[in-house]
Amino acid sequence: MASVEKIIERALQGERLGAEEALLLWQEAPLWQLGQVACELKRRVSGDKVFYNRNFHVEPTNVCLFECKFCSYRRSKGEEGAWAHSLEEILAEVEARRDSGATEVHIVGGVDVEHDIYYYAEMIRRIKQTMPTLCVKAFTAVELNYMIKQAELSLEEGLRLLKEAGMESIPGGGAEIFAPRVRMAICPQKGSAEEWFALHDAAHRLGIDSNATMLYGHIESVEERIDHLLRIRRQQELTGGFNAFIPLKYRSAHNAMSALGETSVTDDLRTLAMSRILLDNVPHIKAYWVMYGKQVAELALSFGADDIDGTIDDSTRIYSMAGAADTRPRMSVEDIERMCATAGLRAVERDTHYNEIG
Ligand code: V47
Ligand code: SF4
Repeated sequence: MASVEKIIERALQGERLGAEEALLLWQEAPLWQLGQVACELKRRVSGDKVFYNRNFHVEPTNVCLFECKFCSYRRSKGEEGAWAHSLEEILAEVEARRDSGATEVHIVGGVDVEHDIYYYAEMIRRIKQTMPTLCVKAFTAVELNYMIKQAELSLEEGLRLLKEAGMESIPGGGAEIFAPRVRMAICPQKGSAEEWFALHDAAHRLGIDSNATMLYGHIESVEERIDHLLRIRRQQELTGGFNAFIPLKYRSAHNAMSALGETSVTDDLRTLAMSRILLDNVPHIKAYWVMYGKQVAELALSFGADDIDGTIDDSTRIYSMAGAADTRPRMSVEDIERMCATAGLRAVERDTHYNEIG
């Protein structure tokens, strides 16, 4: 079997690594060296740039049909802490940001049995009427699969309906860990990896781009993380529609898996670097600062990340409910520029599709 040095040499020559090589690197390469390789590969794709956008989230409801064990956000209908915003309330949130310079709204909630795909298409249409320049990035593959199936539409018909209403992009959630062993243990109702990929495949073929995530740091093995990354790489070969990969660190507060605790920052950095090294066909690796916290997000910029998501404007609760320190997440453009400059890099504003702005 090849040595760590040989594998690193191959990665730096732009050669694609297989599962066995990935495992050796993951388990045996020193962290500083993984950081160096990931930084170099990042530099070849995006130079000294770190991308961000001006965005906010809309979370229509946290009432969810499913009960994923890692989720701190979901509630049953009527339970304390449950919310379900009306369309008027959601439009008021958008209206309040009309002059904010935001270019993207990220919409994600629970698997909602109260509303159908036609309601969500209307929501998107009304949001676009309120703020026509806003790009709508909406609903995880899990929410989409549910609403499309309920309406008895094909994936293509359902996605086309939402696209015509104004949905331009799909966030990366719902991927968790693709390996069936883990999926069955942590989110048995969520549907298979194949269903997640079928949705993204259909979206890409309709010209809707998307992201991919991985929820790591709980019961999955390193082999299962590698399997997850390689499945994304294979899909990208087929359709090329993933803009970014986002590793999501399992945050342990207030959910049914809390006893597991959280993985280390060094594991976060190793996971980022390995994502950059293995996903040679996904252009952007996002360090989602709301989930890591600002300090780890800054460190991530030296481990292959070239995107930190956006300004957020205190609009999401998913991570504060799961234990993230920032209970009112918000970063100004100046904060983002300062963070990137401290890492020796340059903040560049982008839109959802990674076109540079300004
Ligand atoms: O699918 C839920 C994760 C995801 C926890 O595409 C948790 O730009 C950690 O996908 N600890 C939804 N993670 C969020 C998401 C996302 C976030 C930011 C940017 C983008 C993008 C997508 O949140 C879920 C799940 O994997 N999640 N609970 C938790 N306790
Ligand atoms: Fe529902 Fe999503 Fe939470 Fe799972 S992760 S329980 S699908 S809100």
